[in-house]
Amino acid sequence: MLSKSIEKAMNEQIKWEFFSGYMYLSMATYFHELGLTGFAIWMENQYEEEVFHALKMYKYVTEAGGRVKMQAIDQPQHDWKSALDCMEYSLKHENMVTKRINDLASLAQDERDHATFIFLQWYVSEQVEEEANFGDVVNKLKLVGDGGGLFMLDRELGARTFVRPAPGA
Ligand code: OFO
Repeated sequence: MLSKSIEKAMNEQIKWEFFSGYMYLSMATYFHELGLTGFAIWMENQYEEEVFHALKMYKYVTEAGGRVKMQAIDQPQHDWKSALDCMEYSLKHENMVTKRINDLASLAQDERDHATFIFLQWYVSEQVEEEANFGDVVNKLKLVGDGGGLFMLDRELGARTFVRPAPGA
């Protein structure tokens, strides 16, 4: 059984995971408008990944005897100054999510909720990957600038495909 404080914090994090997905879908529309279809596909994949993060947590809270209560999701930003600006914005967002996950794991530790602490380790590792993925795109964008390299990078990013892991994964 989850404590009320863990239940509340997990509900808040489920909202953030859905917000992340919503924000990345907003970024996909921005890239479609720019004609950077590969970047848009990459962001659509990121949207799916975030929804998976939210659903995985939803399932855990439910199985652990807690109640998920859907929270209001803020309107995401619609426009950015450039592809680089958008990707840097994403990386900062992921840094913030990492901090939230770490705070959540610390709360579980403080409450001696070992099951939730173990469950959250998946997210701790996932955030390392998330920050690395966004950081990699930011670095590549800085290298290629606005020239022809941008279209090569667009093609590379368009190859991304999200394979939804098994429900218990
Ligand atoms: Fe982007 O990792 Fe979830 O939010």
